Amino acid sequence: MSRFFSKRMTFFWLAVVLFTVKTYVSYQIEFNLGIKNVLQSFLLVINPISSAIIIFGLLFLFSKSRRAGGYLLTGYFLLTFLLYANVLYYRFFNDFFTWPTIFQAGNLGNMGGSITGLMEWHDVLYWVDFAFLVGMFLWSRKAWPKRTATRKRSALVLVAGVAIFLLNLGLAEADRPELLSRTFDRTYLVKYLGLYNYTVYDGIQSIKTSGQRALASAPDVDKIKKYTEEHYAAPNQVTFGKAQGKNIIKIHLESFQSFLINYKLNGQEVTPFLNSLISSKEVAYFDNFFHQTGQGKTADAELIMDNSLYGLPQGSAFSLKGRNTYQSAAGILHQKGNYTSAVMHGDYKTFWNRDEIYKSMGIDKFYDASYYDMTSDQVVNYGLKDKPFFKESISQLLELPQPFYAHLITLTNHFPFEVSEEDTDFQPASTGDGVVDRYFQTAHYLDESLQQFFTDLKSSGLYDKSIILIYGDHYGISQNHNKAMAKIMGKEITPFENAQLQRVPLMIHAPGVAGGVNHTYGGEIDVLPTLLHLVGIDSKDYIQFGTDLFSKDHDSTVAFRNGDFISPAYTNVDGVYYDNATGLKIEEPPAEAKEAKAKVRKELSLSDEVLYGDLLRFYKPKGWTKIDRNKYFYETGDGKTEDGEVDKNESKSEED
Ligand code: GP9
Ligand code: MN
Repeated sequence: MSRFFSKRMTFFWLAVVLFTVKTYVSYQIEFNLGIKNVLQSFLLVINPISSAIIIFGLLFLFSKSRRAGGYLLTGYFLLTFLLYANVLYYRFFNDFFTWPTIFQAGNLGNMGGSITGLMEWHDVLYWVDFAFLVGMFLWSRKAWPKRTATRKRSALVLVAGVAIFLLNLGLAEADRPELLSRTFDRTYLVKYLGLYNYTVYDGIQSIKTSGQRALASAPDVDKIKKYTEEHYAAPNQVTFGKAQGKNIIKIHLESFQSFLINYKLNGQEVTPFLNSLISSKEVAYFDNFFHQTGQGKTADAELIMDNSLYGLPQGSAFSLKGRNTYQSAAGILHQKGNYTSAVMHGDYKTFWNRDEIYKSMGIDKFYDASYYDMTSDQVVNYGLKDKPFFKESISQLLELPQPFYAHLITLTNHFPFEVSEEDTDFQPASTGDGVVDRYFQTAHYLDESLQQFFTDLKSSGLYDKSIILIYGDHYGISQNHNKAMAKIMGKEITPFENAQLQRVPLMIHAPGVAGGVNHTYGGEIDVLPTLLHLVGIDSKDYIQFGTDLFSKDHDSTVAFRNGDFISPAYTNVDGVYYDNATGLKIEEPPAEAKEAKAKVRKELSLSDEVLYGDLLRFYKPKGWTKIDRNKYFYETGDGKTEDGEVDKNESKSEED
């Protein structure tokens, strides 16, 4: 027995086992990872195994025997430190730390002198295994052979570690597609890849980001400014400033496409309330308005609409450029109109890195899921159901100093479109494609929840003091469902038709804005200048790529993130030009269509330069004070959950 314990490889494997057990137990008790199935639990066991084998293996297996023990122990200590630091950080922030948070002191400053206050007596257990291993090393090392283990054996151990890692990656990708490319949530990365792999991944991302940033310099902003200045559309005097001083309530309709408007399923309107807003002219409805999102989906919609910058060609700017300098809606409205800004959303704050980028965008208050009643009958799919969400949000709106800029992000109408039986009596469609069929039920539920919200806004007195913007963030039904969509639309969904389906509604209720249908072509990029002009703030001095939808100089060529575009006359998809009037291909596209294409390309690439180079840090609009992200901090709310704990991150199905 004693001979067994004094063996060199016993020390190695014991380190692997102890480290795995410690990490696994801390996953279970310290972090709220929202483990929902056996596969996810299995991943939690195997990810520390692979990390330990690879890291300890590299430190231990290839060095001379006794020194190797010291290397392994150092590695063990550092990884334990990383784990424990995350435990403390999580107890305070409900989040994992990122490399930039470590290097930028201001953030950890928020924890103040409270670090010791976050420690608990049982935390000693994080270190006893280390102490034990030190003891074992001192005791057994004399018996270890002096030479290194054979290279072949060592390599085999490492290969096993890498194989486990690849298995982990494969299973994670199967359960949660696009995990790495879309980088939507730190909690997910930890849940699927483990804390140590997440730390490496986060490190790579931050090196990339700082590299791109380092390459940029102040003069880079000049050509951007020149472009946006020339592209600027002066306000329409009929609408300019008509909503000055009013609260702004911006309502995000999750995955909501325009084809739902006035659509009848089995003779029944899917969205009777929204339809009535349009027909009674309570709102202006832009029926040629398009989403322009890429992989960032919701996050892209938020970014584009609040900054008039395009999302990134890969990944989401919310996740990858969360610490950039922004001259955002919240910031401008605050500095030029004394607005207080708030976001309300029934999902947790780490999703889409919101808790980080909102600081950079100067959002004053973030009411995430922790502020709401998240007990199980209130929750479906991604998070809080829309009806309780709107109900509870009214009291939060009333709490805000006025004028406010409030952004309410709904959730129930999200893939795979689940609605509880008791929440709907609306019949699904019958295409045979469940996703498409259920979409009408969740959209109908969303419509009802809006009706209830409008009623509550009116009775609370907020309606008369506010302007309202309603928008759909991106498609709900992807191209994979075109067969079923053909049945819904009564025509084949060609590439041309698919582009037409990227319409999402934009509705505006504001003084000076004529209600009813407005056919102006536009996209999410145009919302910020339009909004600023409504409340009487000229957008001229800011770097914004969109133009005011009400301006006579409005640019009605709408760019899609992949470089395709749509204009009142043409649609350009996959290199092919179509005539909008006929839907037919144009063999010889006219010069103006080609010019539109070139403009779209240029605009997208300039916007990318702004984000990659963090160029707004070099630009100071007149009278502008840079947003200081360190001034913002989003507390966890005291909303309810079943067991008094935050029930994070339900197992969510990914878009197809
Ligand atoms: C999550 C929600 C959905 O908080 O906003 O994001 P999406 O999957 O639509 O990008
Ligand atoms: Mn969305």
